[in-house]
Amino acid sequence: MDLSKQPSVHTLRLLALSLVTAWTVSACSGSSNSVTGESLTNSNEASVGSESPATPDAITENNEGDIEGSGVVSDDNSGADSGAGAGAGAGAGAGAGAGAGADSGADSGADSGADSGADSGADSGADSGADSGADSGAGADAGESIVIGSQDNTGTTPDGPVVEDPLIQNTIPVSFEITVPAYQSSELRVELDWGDLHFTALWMGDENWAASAEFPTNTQNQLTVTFFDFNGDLELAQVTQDFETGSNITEALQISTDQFDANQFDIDGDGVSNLDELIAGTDPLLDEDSLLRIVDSVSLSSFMSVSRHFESRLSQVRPLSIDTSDSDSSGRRTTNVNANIDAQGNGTLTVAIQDGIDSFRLRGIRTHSENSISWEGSRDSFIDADVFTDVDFTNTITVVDETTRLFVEEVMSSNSAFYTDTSDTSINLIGELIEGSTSLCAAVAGTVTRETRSNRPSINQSTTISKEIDDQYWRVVTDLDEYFARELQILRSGNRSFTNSEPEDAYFLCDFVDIELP
Ligand SMILES: [Ca+2]
Repeated sequence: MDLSKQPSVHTLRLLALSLVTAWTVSACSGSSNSVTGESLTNSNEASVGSESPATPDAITENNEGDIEGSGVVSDDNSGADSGAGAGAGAGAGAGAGAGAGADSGADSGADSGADSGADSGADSGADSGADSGADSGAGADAGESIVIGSQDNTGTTPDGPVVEDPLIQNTIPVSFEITVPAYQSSELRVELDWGDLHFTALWMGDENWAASAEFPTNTQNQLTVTFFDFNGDLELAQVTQDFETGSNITEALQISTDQFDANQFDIDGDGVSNLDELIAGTDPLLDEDSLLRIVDSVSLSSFMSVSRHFESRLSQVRPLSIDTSDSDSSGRRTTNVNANIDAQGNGTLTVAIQDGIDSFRLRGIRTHSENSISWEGSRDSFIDADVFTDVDFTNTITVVDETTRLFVEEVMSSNSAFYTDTSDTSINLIGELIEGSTSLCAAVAGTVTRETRSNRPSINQSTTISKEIDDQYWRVVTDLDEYFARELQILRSGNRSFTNSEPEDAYFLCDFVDIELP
């Protein structure tokens, strides 16, 4: 039981006043809030869309992730508590001494006993966690306690025997204290069903509701407590449990928030419960995903590619030592490669390219550990005496089984000129070998996130591309847009990285030399 949800003394007194036959529905304060979801129509796919890479060998830097526009704020209401008590209730019954006595925690109430089903357990609740309306004066069965949570039956004032009339159905008043999940609306409703009995709870304030009804004694039925919005038209959450009455004077039952199951109510079938949708401000009657467009592919461009820039420069020879300097036919461009890889596949690689006034340098450390190859390094370039690019990365390819690989990469890049753009990319993908290949994998599940920031306007944005293994499509979410893609492509070459793009750039290299099956 959540003690923080215990009703206050004031609430208890309200409760005491209002129990027995609280048939009316109360109205909470607050407003029901159904904010329309974010705009779904803007289809700017820019660099995360299916753009083709730029012309190879172009020597100006591009900056990735160039989606423009400002973010859309999707408001949510988190269903806070507000509202004042609105309880009114009808007192009934003859029982005396229905003391609320809440403060001491012990609550000795319920010494009413006797009479005809009197005091309906008015003193249930209480700070210390409740009595159960027990003390069963009456000489009937010993007190049956149905309170969920700790109990503290201290009332011990039997009031003499009850004379039962065998010709009539004996009933007992049963009271309910119900704490529903936090959610704010002016049209909430809580209904209870037990056998043929159907009755409605009364709002007591915040998430607290109370109800009471006459129940036949010694009877078992399934009890259902249902929490609704829209005055009963939309189910939010429900408690279902067996409830058996005894033959006490009164009984009381507490239902706590965590007993409610909201997940069973998802009327639009989109995997998000009605309650969660309302809290998030989406429409529980509409599967928003059905509105999203589906594109063929989403491409992940990058400033650098471990497989292209580093791994592809190493042969299978171990140990491997490279120290070369080559010039192109014009003599304008020279490439220096220096590599030292030991017999186990550990080592370093440095590549330096000078092309006129442009320079490009790669430095990486390769680590081989059983079934994985990791690279950590950097890529620097200075283009047109204007744009300085600095990229730091880590990359690990892990062999899981014959056809499955993990691709994990962190890339932090900055592009500095008269502006400064930075970009952080995290990739965590599961890949499967494509048919006919021993080294190329297609991404089949996982998550890619990219945060791009700039001191230029309209560049800042975040992009998330994700797919569970059983999902049909990749879900692409940017600040302005959301859509599905049938395929995620890894542009191994990226753009303008002194390497040509190739058709296989839809895949990632996933079978580096030295790597072993686990
Ligand atoms: Ca839903």
